[in-house]
This record gives sequence, C-alpha cells and structure tokens, in this order.
Amino acid sequence: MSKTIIVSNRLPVKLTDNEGEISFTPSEGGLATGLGSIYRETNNIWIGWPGMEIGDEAVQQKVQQELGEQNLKAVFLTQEEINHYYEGFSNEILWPVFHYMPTYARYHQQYWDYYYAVNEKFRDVILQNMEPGDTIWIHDYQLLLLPGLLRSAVPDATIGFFQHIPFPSFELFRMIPWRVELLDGLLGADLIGFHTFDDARHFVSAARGLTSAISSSNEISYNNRNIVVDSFPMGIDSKKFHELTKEPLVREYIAELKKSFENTRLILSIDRLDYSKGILQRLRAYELLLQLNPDYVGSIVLYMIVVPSRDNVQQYKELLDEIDKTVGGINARYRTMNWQPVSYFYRSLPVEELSALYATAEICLVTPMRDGMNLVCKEYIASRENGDGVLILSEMAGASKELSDAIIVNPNNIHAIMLAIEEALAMPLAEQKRRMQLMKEIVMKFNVSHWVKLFMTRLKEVKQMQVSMFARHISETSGNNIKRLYANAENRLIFLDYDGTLVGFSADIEMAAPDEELYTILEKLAEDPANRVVIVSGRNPEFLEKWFGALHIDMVAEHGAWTKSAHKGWQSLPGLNAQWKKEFFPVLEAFADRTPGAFIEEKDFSLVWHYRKVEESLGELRSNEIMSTLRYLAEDKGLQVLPGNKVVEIKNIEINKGKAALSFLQEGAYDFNMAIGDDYTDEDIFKALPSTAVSIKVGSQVSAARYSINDYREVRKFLKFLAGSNVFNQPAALAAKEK
Ligand code: GDG
Repeated sequence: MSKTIIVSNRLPVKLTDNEGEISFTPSEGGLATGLGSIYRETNNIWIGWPGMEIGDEAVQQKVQQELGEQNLKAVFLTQEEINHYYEGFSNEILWPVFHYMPTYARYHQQYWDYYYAVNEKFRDVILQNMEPGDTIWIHDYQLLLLPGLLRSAVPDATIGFFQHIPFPSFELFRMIPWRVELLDGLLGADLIGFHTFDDARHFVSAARGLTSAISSSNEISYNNRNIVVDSFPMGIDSKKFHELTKEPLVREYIAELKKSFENTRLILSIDRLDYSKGILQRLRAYELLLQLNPDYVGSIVLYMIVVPSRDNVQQYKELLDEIDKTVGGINARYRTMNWQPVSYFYRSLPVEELSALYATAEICLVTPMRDGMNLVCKEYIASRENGDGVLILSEMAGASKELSDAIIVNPNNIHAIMLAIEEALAMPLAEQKRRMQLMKEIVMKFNVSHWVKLFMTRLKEVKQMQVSMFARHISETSGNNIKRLYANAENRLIFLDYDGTLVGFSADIEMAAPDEELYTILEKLAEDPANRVVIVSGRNPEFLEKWFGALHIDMVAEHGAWTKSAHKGWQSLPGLNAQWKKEFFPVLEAFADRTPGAFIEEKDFSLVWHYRKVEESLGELRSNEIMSTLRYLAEDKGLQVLPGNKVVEIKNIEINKGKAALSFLQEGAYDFNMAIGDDYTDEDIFKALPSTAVSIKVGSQVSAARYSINDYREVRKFLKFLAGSNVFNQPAALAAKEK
C-alpha cells in the first residue's frame, strides 16, 4: 500500500538527554497537530532531525527504534552540520533574505556546501524508506534542494513542497549567490505551496527570470515537466484552542490573571525572539502611547512574552539585549508604586498559560516586519470565548490577507501602531464583537486539517494533470502508429509552422534562419512525390521566399494573407485592405517609444508589435495595454488584435491560418493530414483539420491538438523519423516514464 512521507527539518518531538538516557515527548506545534492526521495513520511516516546531536551509533539505533514506533524516522546530524546547514545557510542566509533583511545575510561558501550535503542526507533517508507510488510532502526553507535531488533519483515521484516563510520579491532573491541552484531544487516538486498569493507570484517571477522555466498563470513548465505553484494559507488547530479555554487548569490561570491585573487592561504580545517580529518597534509604539496619553498610566499593561530562539547567534543576542534595555527603560520611566507598564517574560510557557493569556487579553498586538503567516493571531481569535477583543495586525504578516477585520497597521510606522492601540482601547464592545465574529468564522473554517486536505487534494490533481498531458506527448508507441499511417498513405498534406516549431526562438527575428539540418529534413520530405509540404507562417513573403523559395514546397505567409504553391508566384487573399495601417501605426509607435526593446514589424496586411527584447513583465504589461486600447477600434474596422509569442498582431479578420489550410485541403484528396505548430495562431489549423488528422502542439500549453511534443528539436527528430530514420529518439526521461 502506498504511503505518505512527511519531511521537515525537525521531527515533531522534543528529546531530553538524562545522563545518556534519551527520552522524548511529542511536540504540540500546529504543524505536528495538522499533519498528525496523516503521519500517525497506517504506514505513513515523518522524516526529520530529532533536534539533538547523537553521535553514538548504539544510541542512534535505540532512538531510531523508539521513534519508529511513533511512525517517525530520524536523520541524524552532527553539530558541524547543524552549525553550517541549519544555523548557517538556513538561518543566516535564507531567513534574513526571505524576510527582507538582506543586510543580515552572511554568504559563506561553507554554509552552502553543508546545506547541499545535508539535503542529500535527507534524500538518502527518504530513498531508504520510499516505495513506488508514495507521496512525499517536504516542508520549509531548510530543504529547498530536496525536491530536485529526489526528482533526479526517482523521476516519477509525487513530490509536494510547502514553504512556511515568505518568498521574497525577485530583486531580493537574486542577491543569493546560489539562487539558480535553489530554484532548480524547488522546481523538482510537482506542487509548490506558499501561504499567500504574493509569495507564489514572487516565486514564479524568480523562476522565470533566473531559469529556463516558462509559465502561464500559476503553472510552470520546466525541464519538460509541469509544476503548479499556489497559495495555501495555513490554519491552526482552531477547535483545540477554542476548547482549551474551558479546561479547569486554564480557568484557574484566567482567574489568577484577572486577580493580578484587576482594573488593568491587558495588551498581549507573543513571539519567538526574532528580528522579523518587530518586537522593538512595538515597544517604541507602546512607549509613545504612554508618553502622549498620561491618563493610561496605571490602567494598561503590555504583557510581553518572548520565546527563546537562536540566541547563540550574534544578531539575536544583540536583539535580546536591546529588548531588555528598552523594556527596562519604559518600566523605569513610567512605573508607579503599584503598577508596571510592561510585564516581560523571556521564556516559553505551557500551552495552558498561553490559552489563559489569549482568553484574558483585551488586545493582541501582532506587528511583525515580515511573517509567512503568523499563527499567534489566529490562536488569539480562536480563544476569544465571548467574541470580544481586538486584534492589531501587521500588513506584512501573511495572516493579514485573510483577517481583514483586524486593525491593520504598517509595522514600520510607530505612530500608526500607537494610534491603533488607542483605537483598540476605545473600540465599543459591539464593534469588537462584529469584527471578531467575522474573523472567528474564517479561523474555525480554514483550520489546519482543512489546509492539509486542500494541499493533498491539489497534489493529486496536479499529478493527474501531468499524466493526462503526458499521454498526449508523442511517445514511441504513438510515434510508431503515426509512422504506420504515414507509410500507408498515398497522398499526404503536411502543414508546418516555422518560428518555435522548426527553429528555436531568437531575440532577433533575422537570426532565426533555417540551418543545414532543417534544409535536409525539408528536402527529404519534399522529394517524396506523395507529400505536399506547406510552411504556414506569420512571417512576410520576402523572408519565406529568401529561405525556402528554392525548395519544392508550398508556403503561406502573414498567417494566410499570402499563399504560394511550389514554384509558382505569390498570391494575396482577394479583397484585403491595408488602409487601416496608417491609423494604427502611430498608436503602436507611441507604445514602442515608451518601451525599450520593443519594435514594430510592418507586413503587407498586418502590423506586429514585438516585445521579445523587452524586460519580461514590462512587455506583458504593454501588450495587455495595447490589446485593451485597440480592441474596440479594431473590431469596428473588421480587424483582429491577437496575442502571440512575445508579439501582438493586428490583422484583417479574414486572415486566418485555419482558412488558408482549408483551401489547401479542398484542392486534393488527401489520406494523411498533419499539422505541427507552437503558436496561438496554429490552433486555427488544428481546429480546421478533420478529426482523424495528426495535429501536434509544440510546447506543453493547453491546445486543441491531439498530440504534443516538447520543442523544435523534438519536432526535427520526429520529422526525420517519419521521412525515413528508424528510431524516434525521444529524451531518456520520457522513454523511462513510459515503460
Ligand atoms: C513559521 C513562520 C508561519 C509561541 N510561544 C509559545 C508557543 N508559541 C507557539 C504559538 C504558535 C507558534 O509558536 C508560533 O508560530 P508563528 O506562526 O507565529 O511563527 P514561527 O514559529 O516563526 O513559524 C510563520 C509558521 O511557520 C507556520 O507556517 O505562520 O510565519 O515564520 O503556534 O502558539 N507555544 C507554547 N508556549 C509558548 O511560550 N506552548
């Protein structure tokens, strides 16, 4: 029976070493609870580092065996590995850059070497435990290379990846020296999940900008595989937090808190010690509040818990010092005989105390500078038994995308945070309840089990989508079938698009000229008297004539505006008008003038605005602008505005590759029809051909074609195969997959 393997840096356990006697307790984190429903079931497992260096092999074996009883499997790491892979690469490079604090990053080569080696170590443990058909779900930034490493070892594995921290904008990500390797690693997954749509968008633009990946909305095509990138906002175990407040121990804590803070209103702040959490800015806003509102003195308290974390790292030590000083300063300046403005704790609390604080505090102040999601704010909402309370939330936390009924603040704006606290303190109960109710519905519904279900279902769908796309790929079997039809036919009609189909895409349109190999292929096809070969292109007749005029083939130029039968002259489609070009040219020129790299190609019956040399997203933005500016005007004049591969083309509505293909079809009785093309405009031919025709889409986009093929190189191999050669040489990965 196939199983699911969860992989994360840390196993969901806490190990304690009692003079060599190692024992462990399950950890209660949100991820552990959410995934508990998976890894504790049947033969599923969770692989990760147990959180402690265990050098002795006998002890390792014992721990491994005990963990095994809980469906857990340890990856043992040395202190050296932890220092470089985890504290070094993960926390001194990826963490700061991904949280928009690149000045904290330390790009040491050694960190990278260990990061790579430890990711390999994780891969090896997975391989020891994995069987065909298993689903692997990898978590977080410590394991960015793992999907790719695993993919190379098991090409058809089902791999999901979820990143819990933000994915920065392309401009920041590109600063990392090993950026391409990191992307290549991540792109080994089938489904890549982030908390927010913005993270997903940033990832897609980094992949497009730094690798050969191409994308269409949230689908990426890379190394002949299709990968989906999506947002899956993580939830908490909301029922647990909701119920917890009813526990007797929690009631006791609540009573104690109420007693100790009688007549004072609690403002709660809970974070791990981290510079991304905005702890100092929060303290400054609180101090400003006291400074400007002396009447709050004695009546409010900031209850601040900072959970120890990474405090052997210099930046964290400095942050801790600074927090200590700031809290000390505020308390020293504002305290009275029987009141202290900040109750500060540097330690971790049992979950019951946490729950009591959530239930008691009137305000929860969550103001990170950046946060992938932030679960504290969701836990606060789930714990509000009376439906009152106010959440102040940073717009830089992923959670702000869902919890829009919080008071949303910019964490860099100390004054705005101060005003938000004032607003919260003054908020009428009815308004508090209205907002809290809306947020609670979201937190209860989009809980952690819902999140797990969404991710796993999507992963299955992605795999199915890949299989159905793969089925259309020309394989050895379908290739042989097509060759049989070809061999048995006496009268064949073959349509071939040019750019992107017979040659690669070049930034310079003059450069994409035919080479020797292509001439040989076309000559071989054309010399067979049973073949009628037609090149159907968007190029103008001059280009086609220069390149193919000497061959015995037919040609269609400008998408059907011009036609030439072998060795006869060019003929234009009757009744075409080109007057409109005068009016449209200046508009396109104005767009080209404000877009470096763009240029206009004027053909007899069409105008083309090219942006293959323009910065990618600017080109796309401009092409959309052109289309919306010209659409109505064009319709009015009987023209069409069509998006193509890095072009926008305006032409007469009568011009259509499909119509051109039909007129060829009507000229003879063909018993084998084939069309190969990569462009939007080739879809018209695919649709115009009879359903028995062999229509082949180049690239992996959605298409009306019956088959697909990867790129122009494969097209050439396939044509050689049809015209004589014995083997259809497909890529090794493709062949392996089909067996
Ligand atoms: C990463 C991302 C993303 C805190 N103090 C105590 C305690 N906690 C628990 C909270 C909460 C968790 O720790 C903190 O979760 P966050 O989401 O706030 O932050 P990170 O640890 O940085 O987590 C983050 C998350 O992954 C999930 O994807 O939201 O953006 O950075 O559950 O309750 N628990 C106990 N005592 C404490 O003193 N028992």
